[in-house]
Amino acid sequence: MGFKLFAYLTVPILLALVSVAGIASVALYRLYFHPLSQVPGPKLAAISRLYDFYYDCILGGKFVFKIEELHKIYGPIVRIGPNEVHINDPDFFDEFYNVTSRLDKDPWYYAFVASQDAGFGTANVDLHRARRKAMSRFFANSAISSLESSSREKVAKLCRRLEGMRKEGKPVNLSNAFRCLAADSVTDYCMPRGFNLLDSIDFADDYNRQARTISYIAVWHRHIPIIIPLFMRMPKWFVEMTSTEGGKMAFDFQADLARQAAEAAHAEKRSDKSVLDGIVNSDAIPESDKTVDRLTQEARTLVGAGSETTGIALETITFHVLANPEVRRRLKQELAETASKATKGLENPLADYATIRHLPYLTAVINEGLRLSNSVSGRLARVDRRNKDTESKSYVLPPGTVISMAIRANHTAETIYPDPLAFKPERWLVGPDELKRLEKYFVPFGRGGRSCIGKELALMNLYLTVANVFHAFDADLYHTARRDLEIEHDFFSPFPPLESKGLRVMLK
Ligand code: HEM
Ligand SMILES: *[C@@H]1O[C@H](CO)[C@@H](O)[C@H](O)[C@H]1NC(C)=O
Ligand SMILES: *[C@@H]1O[C@H](CO)[C@@H](O)[C@H](O)[C@H]1NC(C)=O
Ligand SMILES: CC(=O)N[C@H]1CO[C@H](CO)[C@@H](O)[C@@H]1O
Repeated sequence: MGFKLFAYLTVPILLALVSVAGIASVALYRLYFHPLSQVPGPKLAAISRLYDFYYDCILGGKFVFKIEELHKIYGPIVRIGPNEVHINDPDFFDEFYNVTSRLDKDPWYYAFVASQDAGFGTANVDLHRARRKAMSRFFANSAISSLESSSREKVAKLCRRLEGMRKEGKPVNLSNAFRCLAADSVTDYCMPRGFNLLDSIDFADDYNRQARTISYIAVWHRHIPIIIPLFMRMPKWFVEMTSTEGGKMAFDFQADLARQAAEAAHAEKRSDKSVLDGIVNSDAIPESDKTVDRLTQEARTLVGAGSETTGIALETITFHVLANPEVRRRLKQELAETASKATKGLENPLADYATIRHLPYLTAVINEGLRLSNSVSGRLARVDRRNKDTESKSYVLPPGTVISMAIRANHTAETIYPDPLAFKPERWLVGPDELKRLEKYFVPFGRGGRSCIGKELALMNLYLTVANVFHAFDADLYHTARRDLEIEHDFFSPFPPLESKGLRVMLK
């Protein structure tokens, strides 16, 4: 009897012993025999992704700050995961994220978007190249210029709405308003039908709020990659019963994206108006890359990549201009002078992108806003699987090592931008050599083959919006402090403290 009990127990005990031994040997290998074992960093991070999990999932988007701390302790290169190093060196950024380097995105890190077949989420460098090519003609300068009138209309619509709210004398949530403008612009262009959020009475408050929830869920999904598919497959009645208004809207919008992707894929008469149509018409990719599922992923990531980012840049710029009377005065003066000059017979010269993009002070304000807003706060995780070793700061990193950098750190480097956290457009008003030096480290849109495809569209929207809103309106901040807009959590996009009420102003 005693012997039998023992026999029953041996199996679980043996299993437990084997797993402990297994875990211990993996840990020992990672600590002492792994090619990265010489790279400094916390032991726990070298052993397990649980380190990352604790900061990003349990504490909520806090790993970026921990990484900054680790750099202070360990120097410019830190091992932040079993197979990942993080580098803090601006000159290396330029060298690493260049157009000729053939880097994959790290599929583990980028799993958060749950769109591994979209241009944004594709890991493999060659696959990515083809998929990006399938939509690149839509984002070239010439294509973006033909979108100008559509952007202009949206900015005019925003100004009309703001004018109404000015008359009512109520505070306006510009964080929401700007996100609506950005989302309308991207969806109108990329999909058969745009969202038209600018028409919504409260600037789509619920919809804009859910971005935070979805982004936090996405971080969890990186570690536990069944979370998003589970969410997407929830029956509609269940969502109706359990979710907030914002959650329902998120669910409906996701369903709408899928419907529109299906429309584009199965359209009887081929149109070439939206980016999705263009992808279907492209011969850069095989038919197998034109499925409804892939088009849905493409739509989802385009909306995701284009809305929060542009919204954050616009709110940051607006906040700092309003918080700095001298900046506001100079900007308004330049805009007023431009508006009063007859340009190409235009009624409103500020509606002409070619005119305003060269305005020196406006440009300085926008650059400074992009420098401080860092709409992409996550690390840009890359893997070089082909080449020989990557050399950095006396460490030799073997192929297959995940190498990451953060844009934010570079934009706040004291040596490049003195008094780095201050909003000073004047720092951009310098001679060509100094400007070139500043621009080398200025990477709001990333650099290299994976840099932002929407850069030109984003810039056009930023210029048209900032110029026209500040020319037409004056405003006071309404219970808004810098902290309400600044990063407190990194869910790839930066999010402010939970209690933040966004950028609110009283229009005058
Ligand atoms: C101020 C606004 C914007 C900023 C600061 C910004 C910034 C960035 C950055 C830093 C990346 C690289 C991300 C990475 O390496 O993981 C990126 C990629 C991307 N962005 Fe933007 N973006 C902006 C607006 C837009 C807009 C308006 C669109 C689309 C219409 C867009 C579409 C994309 C796409 C598709 C990618 C992935 C490119 C690829 O991997 O080939 N972005 N963006
Ligand atoms: C671009 O990247 C490749 C591979 O990472 C590197 O060998 C090359 O030196 C870089 N080029 C420049 C101009 O920095
Ligand atoms: C304003 O909009 C932002 C962004 O959507 C949101 O976080 C904030 O709660 C809103 N503020 C108010 C007072 O509704
Ligand atoms: C992440 C990163 O590259 N940070 C750097 C930006 O530039 C300054 C100035 O050279 C460096 O000190 C930072 O380490």
